[in-house]
Amino acid sequence: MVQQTEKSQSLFERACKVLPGGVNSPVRAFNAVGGCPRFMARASGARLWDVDGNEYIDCIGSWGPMILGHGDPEVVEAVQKAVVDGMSFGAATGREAEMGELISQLVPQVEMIRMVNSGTEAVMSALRAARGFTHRHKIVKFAGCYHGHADSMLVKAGSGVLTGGDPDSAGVTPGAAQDTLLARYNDLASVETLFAENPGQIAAVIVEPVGANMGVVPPAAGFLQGLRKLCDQNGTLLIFDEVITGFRLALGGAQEYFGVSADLVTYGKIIGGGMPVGAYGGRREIMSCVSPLGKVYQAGTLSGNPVAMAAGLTTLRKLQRDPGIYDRLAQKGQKLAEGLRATGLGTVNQVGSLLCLFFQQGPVTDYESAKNSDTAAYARYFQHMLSRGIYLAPAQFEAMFLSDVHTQEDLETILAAAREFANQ
Ligand code: KE4
Repeated sequence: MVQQTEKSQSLFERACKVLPGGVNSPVRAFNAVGGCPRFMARASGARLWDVDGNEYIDCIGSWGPMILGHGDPEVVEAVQKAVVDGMSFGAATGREAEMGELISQLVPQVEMIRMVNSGTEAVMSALRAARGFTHRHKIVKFAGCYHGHADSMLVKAGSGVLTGGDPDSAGVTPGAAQDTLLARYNDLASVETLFAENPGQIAAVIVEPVGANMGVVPPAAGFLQGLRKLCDQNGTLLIFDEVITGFRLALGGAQEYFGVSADLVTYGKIIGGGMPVGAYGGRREIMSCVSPLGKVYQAGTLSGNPVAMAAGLTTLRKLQRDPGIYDRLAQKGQKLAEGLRATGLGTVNQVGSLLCLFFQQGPVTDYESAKNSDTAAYARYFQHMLSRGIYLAPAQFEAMFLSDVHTQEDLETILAAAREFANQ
């Protein structure tokens, strides 16, 4: 099926003159899959339409926020009402207290929370709070996990950094990265070694409770529990980066889903309902270190923005009212995973509504095994699916994100296109 792309092409040429790579976030440039990136015009439900009028089943949902689907009527109405009262005040508003109360209600481990404007900012701030609270410097992260683009996290990072082929970034100085220690996902021994080599120096271990930036890599049985135990034994804080898993796996996120409590947690995506929102929170004694209560400074002009809070609050309240969504999402994820496995195209990992088809036959349990995937084959698959009106992540090392408004028919359409590719 040949799609028209003239308008996307024209916009891309214009954008490339004024935006690095023509985009405001690298993965959107389609560098990993080739061809012209599609410039989107509008979305509704589980659908996207690009500027040339091509329609797609959306399999990324803005990389996670759109769990209710695009243009949820209640969210749109809440935003429309909020914007009339004021776009931003730079002063405290009641919605921010409501958001903190709601998240604490849904996630009991979050006794206190601070709103910021992105997942990156949430992670940056959580790391600073952990260092301020423990008076320690070092942080353990896992190869292949992506925690946003703060300097200290761009070490063997996942997502677009991994897609770009160099899992580190230029411009990150040795000084910025020297306190970042690298462990192997699902390998507790690699963490034990770092604790033994750095006694009393590790402020925090930060982990994606489900790796979703090296493709989807579930935690092995006992992995998260093991991290909790090692952190307790060493006076180190455990940080769950739930920018993707928060409010996606369960109302209580990965902490509820896996039954493991973190000391701090970071959020983004879903808590903004599509608007720019991040947050970090956790134990009151830790968060009490954050300015103006404590000496860990962090600030933000648009933090707790009233319009963004309206979108996020409405989204979370809708999830709270209908917790059955999580079973529905898991059923869809399982159906899609089983169908994709049946094509024989590769290894499929799935947790709830997060899944990834790796173009390789081996088990994918960490960064090293994920890297064995045939990214050229993924690119051909991506282009085939795009031509069939299915918008996947334009890179192998990302996740598919399902929403509550993807229908069984949508899933069948995706599977039919994947089978067609497999049988070529
Ligand atoms: P943002 O700064 O992009 O809001 O959040 C950074 C971040 C932090 N932690 C995790 C676990 C994340 O997945 C992310 C961002 N996710 C990517 C998708 N893999 C965002 C997409 C993009 O960079 O364009």
